[in-house]
Amino acid sequence: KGQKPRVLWFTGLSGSGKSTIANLVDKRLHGLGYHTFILDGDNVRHGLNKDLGFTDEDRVENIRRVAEVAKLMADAGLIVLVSFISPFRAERRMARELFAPGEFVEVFIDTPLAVAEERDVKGLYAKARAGQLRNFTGIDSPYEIPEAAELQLDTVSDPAEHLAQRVIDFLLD
Ligand code: GGZ
Repeated sequence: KGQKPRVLWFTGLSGSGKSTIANLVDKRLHGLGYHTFILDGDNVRHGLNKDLGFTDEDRVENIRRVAEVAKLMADAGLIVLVSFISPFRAERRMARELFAPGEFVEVFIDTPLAVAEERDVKGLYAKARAGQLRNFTGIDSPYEIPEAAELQLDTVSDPAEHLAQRVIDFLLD
């Protein structure tokens, strides 16, 4: 079956819902017979990038390596779902420039800080507010909002299942 390589680049705050939506998209694509791979903090920051933390410099390097790995996987013909905060515009642009036009799909998981912080699934925002966690995105480290993402998904007004379907529809269109 002819499968075009694609990179779905999910960007958004910690707790925005990136992984939830990426996992739903991945399951559905798999169900449709596509070969996919998810790159996220769980399988990259504990291995390839375990030397990196959360300073600006380390995030830049984190995203650079992730983009290069996504490129290798796309060259192997996979649909790659990349799920990192990727807070800086310059690195997202750098990632995009590795790919042919149309191959790179930026998906902005647009969850306001107040909502992500209110959910605080892992208690990290509370720690950051208490000063126990430094350089936390949205608190004392910046998140630069995407200005031209192919998809902007509002997790406040739409359930994850619906947003995942929008990604699939965009991809199959
Ligand atoms: C942001 C942090 C931090 C700091 C630990 N800032 O919600 P999570 O837990 O599972 O996702 C966050 C993850 C972010 O790593 P990324 O590799 O996606 O970040 S970046 O793209 O900016 O390099 C969070 C956890 O790591 N975490 N410390 N200080 N998130």
